Amino acid sequence: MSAYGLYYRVQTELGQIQCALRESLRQEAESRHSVVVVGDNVDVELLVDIDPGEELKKKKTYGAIFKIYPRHSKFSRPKRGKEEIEQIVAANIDQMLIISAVKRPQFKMGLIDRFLIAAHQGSLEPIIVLNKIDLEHTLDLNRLEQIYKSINVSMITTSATKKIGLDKFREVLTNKHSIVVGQSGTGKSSLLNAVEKGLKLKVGEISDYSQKGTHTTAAVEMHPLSFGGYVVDTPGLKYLGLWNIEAEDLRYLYPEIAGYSEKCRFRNCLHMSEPGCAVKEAVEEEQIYPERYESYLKITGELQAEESFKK
Ligand SMILES: Nc1nc2c(ncn2[C@@H]2O[C@H](COP(=O)(O)OP(=O)(O)OP(=O)(O)O)[C@@H](O)[C@H]2O)c(=O)[nH]1
Ligand SMILES: [Mg+2]
Ligand SMILES: [Zn+2]
Repeated sequence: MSAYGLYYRVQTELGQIQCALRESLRQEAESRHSVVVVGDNVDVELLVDIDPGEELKKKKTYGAIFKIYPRHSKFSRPKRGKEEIEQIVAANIDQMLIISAVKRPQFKMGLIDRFLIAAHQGSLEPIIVLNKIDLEHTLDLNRLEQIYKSINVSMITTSATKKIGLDKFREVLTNKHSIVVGQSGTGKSSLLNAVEKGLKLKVGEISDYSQKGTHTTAAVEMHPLSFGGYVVDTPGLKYLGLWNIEAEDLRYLYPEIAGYSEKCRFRNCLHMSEPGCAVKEAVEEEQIYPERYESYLKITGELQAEESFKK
């Protein structure tokens, strides 16, 4: 459910207990990142007897994790400041709820598209949640919905404070393992509190000056839901690095772009400034949404810049 240093909170039949790692795993975890992560299915050896009905103490170590089961999905990113290391934020998650605000903080399509790429790479189903629709804004929600519908990504609209769209949000979470991601201050924790009364997650302020969130959620933590399922709340991100993706891979990760690339004059066309590019033609004819093409160009450019910096 959560990890603090080399201690882990594990959901067991007896309740949630704090566990350490058995020696061999501990050595591995000391030398390698993401050996045990939130969402992992593990076997635990009980180190102390627990009496039925006993009040479990949070800081007491009751067990040792000795086995980790294979992961069927994961949300990965390059570790901050150590980009060559894969940081697995959470594993065995069914769906990624990408929470954006219509404003406060500013809506960023490029960030949504980066999350879509990470979801695809990690075998998670993405769902876009546009929160704070109670605020006056200039986004064209219908158009956004169409854009994402065209690549089979569904979008829901909510307001955590005005209680709009919460039944749908709860329905999406029910009986699934979900992770909520997005910029700081988009309302991830607020939305979870609004559908699950017992959670009482800490909620932050939006800075009047920068219109940004104040990084309130500090750790990745999984929570059981009373209506079935589990949800992982995460700290907001300004930026999402893409793990194991090169600039040249991106053209396969935008499905609408991949669909046209066979018709380009050059087989290795990057759809940037090459002549005879079928993708650019499709954009001009609005067969591909220009917003998505622009985000493709922007992220490709960013990845190219990162790659040349590394060389
Ligand atoms: N107007 C409006 N404000 C909202 C809504 N949802 C959340 N907020 C406000 O946005 C601010 C940030 O909410 P949080 O739930 O802490 O945001 P978060 O995404 O969890 O932020 P981090 O934990 O920092 O990543 C709080 O002041 C909330 O009251 C909404 O639907 N409408
Ligand atoms: Mg939060
Ligand atoms: Zn092309």
